[in-house]
Amino acid sequence: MTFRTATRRGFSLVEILIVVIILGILAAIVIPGAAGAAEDAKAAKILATVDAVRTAVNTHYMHTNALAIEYSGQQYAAAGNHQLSLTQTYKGWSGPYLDHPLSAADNPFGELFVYRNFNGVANGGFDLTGGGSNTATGNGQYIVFNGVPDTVAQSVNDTLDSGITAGNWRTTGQVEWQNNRLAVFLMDVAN
Ligand SMILES: [Ca+2]
Repeated sequence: MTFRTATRRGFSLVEILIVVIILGILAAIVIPGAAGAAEDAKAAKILATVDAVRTAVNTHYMHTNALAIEYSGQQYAAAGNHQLSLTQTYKGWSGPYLDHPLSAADNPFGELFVYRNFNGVANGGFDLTGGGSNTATGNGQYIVFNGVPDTVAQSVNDTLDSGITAGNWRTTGQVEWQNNRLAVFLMDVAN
């Protein structure tokens, strides 16, 4: 009878502790990797949006000699706020230049806006060379992604600003980031 009781005692405390420790080690390995992969996917989404919009603003400018706005968000549903994607009547417009109106689906973190004047950038322009002063000011096109966290912003920056080693990554190159707003330079025009 003593023997049967011993076989039914279940797991010992030591055995349970070993299992808990192994699960802890596995979680420590797997969870950061999964989070990193998710962030990479979000950065890739932003880069894909930048690529599509950069092509769109350049073609739009070639056709119309004008700079475009394109705003996501329900309050900006009117065609006048979607000059790259919805039919416009002004001279030369022969779009659409994007296959859909920009919406929050194009930014994993919130709304996004294509602007046509660099005055709205945090530092009043883009220091494209990292030389310490703005080389893109006045009229031109850039896109802002709202709500982007530091790590994803850095990932986008490392792709687009890989050649810029001087200064702070947040304020130099094509990619600027401040207060969770990620601004990406798209094109400049002679002022
Ligand atoms: Ca940068």
